[in-house]
Amino acid sequence: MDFIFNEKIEKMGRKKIRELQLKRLKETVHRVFDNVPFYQKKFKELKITPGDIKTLDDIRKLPFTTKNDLRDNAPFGMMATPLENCIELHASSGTTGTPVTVCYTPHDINVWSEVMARCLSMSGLTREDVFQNPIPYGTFTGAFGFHYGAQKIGALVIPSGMGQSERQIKLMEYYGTTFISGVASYAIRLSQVALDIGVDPKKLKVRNGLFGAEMFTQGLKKRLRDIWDMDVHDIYGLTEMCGPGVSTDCDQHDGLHLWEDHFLVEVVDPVTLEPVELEEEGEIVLTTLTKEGMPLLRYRTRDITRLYDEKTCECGRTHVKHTPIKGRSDDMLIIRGTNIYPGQIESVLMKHENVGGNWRMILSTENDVDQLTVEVESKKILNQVDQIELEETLKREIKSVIVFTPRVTVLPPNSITQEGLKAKRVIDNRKKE
Ligand code: DLL
Repeated sequence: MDFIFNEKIEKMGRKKIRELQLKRLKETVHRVFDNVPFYQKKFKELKITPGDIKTLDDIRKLPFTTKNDLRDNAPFGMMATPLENCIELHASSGTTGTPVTVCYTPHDINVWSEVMARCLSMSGLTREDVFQNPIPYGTFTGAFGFHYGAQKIGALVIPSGMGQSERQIKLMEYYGTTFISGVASYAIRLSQVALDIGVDPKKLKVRNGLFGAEMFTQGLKKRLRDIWDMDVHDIYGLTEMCGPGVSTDCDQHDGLHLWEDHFLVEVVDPVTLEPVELEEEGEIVLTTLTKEGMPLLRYRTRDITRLYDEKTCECGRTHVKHTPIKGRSDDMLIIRGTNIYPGQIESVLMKHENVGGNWRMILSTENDVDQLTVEVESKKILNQVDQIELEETLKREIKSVIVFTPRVTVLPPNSITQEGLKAKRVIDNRKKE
């Protein structure tokens, strides 16, 4: 069962939300115009001033901000306040280039704790819970966001950090952990480790989990629900906004509520950058409405989703919902001319009982033709007949989604090693033109 952390805000009428957003948008526009040379230059190029923002629709007059803009001005060029006013720094992992750095004022930390408390309450966390946080404590935003939110609710936080998986399971047993968080692929890994050391995850006291940070298909959610016998919620966020805490799904499990008092959301066509029709799929673009340290206008997340219409959810919350993130526009692969998101492959794999949690796609070029090999771990060691049968079934089912037949290799449990925090699902060894 979920709980509403901040009833007044979470159930605020739509008209009131829009009024609050407009007031905060105007303040944010002034703040960046007065303090951030990058935006001063953009406003000059577009021949606009903060006074031009009179309605929420006027947001379309404002410039977009991209990850490259942040990198070009790294580490502190996008700050709207002197560093001496900041008390904490986080950065994206930077695996694909210069890390994006974000500094938080005390007010930013308070807002982050508040939105995280709302997300965690929505996922069922209460002050009676023992909350284990198996996420690396470091410059990655994950651990601290969950930590602050859970403490704001008053839960008992075990800051277990990521890694030492056997120890994580022992901590769960010893302290009677009831709620876990983090990255979905790691929760799958933890369940595998538990089984390896003879602990059935279902027999632990864990009853709720809140995960995000990477692609999170319905199939993987079901898998986690079944292995741990817990309710599973999805949390979305990114370093540039605050970290985790932008949105979460309520107990309806039908879309994620996005905290519109702190983030203004648009969905645009990633190519034309024009707004899509309501309920159409596109790239989610976010503007911070209350950030002091590093406010951002129209940040292009590259994440693909669609918004629901504005009718109130059964849970009573009025903040707009979006569908789970389908993937990133830059994750979309074109294989033999077909557009493919890794999530489509995962959805097929996770339907199968014998399939384990870890998998990857390997792309190569043979005789100038793209080849796709899907490697997937089985849940337990299979005999040869079962293995071949599973491979053939997966080939057929994947073909029905992506049009051509891939190669499929089923591997024994724990054979795909994972480096880093987030699962790497695609290895593209294709010849580049
Ligand atoms: O991953 C923040 C986070 C931590 C969110 C823990 C949830 C839980 P970054 O490292 O900056 O921040 O990565 C942000 O991760 O643009 C999405 O592409 C992806 N992502 C985050 N949450 C989800 C999710 C954190 N629930 C990038 N589903 C985002 C799908 C997600 N993708």
